[in-house]
Amino acid sequence: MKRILVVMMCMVMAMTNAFAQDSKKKNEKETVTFVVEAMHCNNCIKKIEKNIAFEKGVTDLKCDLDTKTAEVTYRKDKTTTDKLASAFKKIGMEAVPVDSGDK
Ligand SMILES: [Cu+2]
Repeated sequence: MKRILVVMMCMVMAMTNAFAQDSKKKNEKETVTFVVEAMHCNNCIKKIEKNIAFEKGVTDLKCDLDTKTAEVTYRKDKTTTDKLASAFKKIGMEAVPVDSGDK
């Protein structure tokens, strides 16, 4: 009886561990900076904010009119840089991701 309990405890612990790792992976976020040449004024920014901020997986969005960039933070399990770029395309804006290492 005691042995069964120990085995069960081990199983529960292994499962908890797996869950913890899983949720950690799910919450993994990535920030990508896009250069959006079509960003001309505050209306453009509003347009981006109204659309891209509600794209699946997007958790944060910062637009900068001076540098014509949009910084998008997204959940890696929900979306990709490519998907975000095509979301920009859908609202008529070309968005080119910038490798943060080049900055
Ligand atoms: Cu504009």
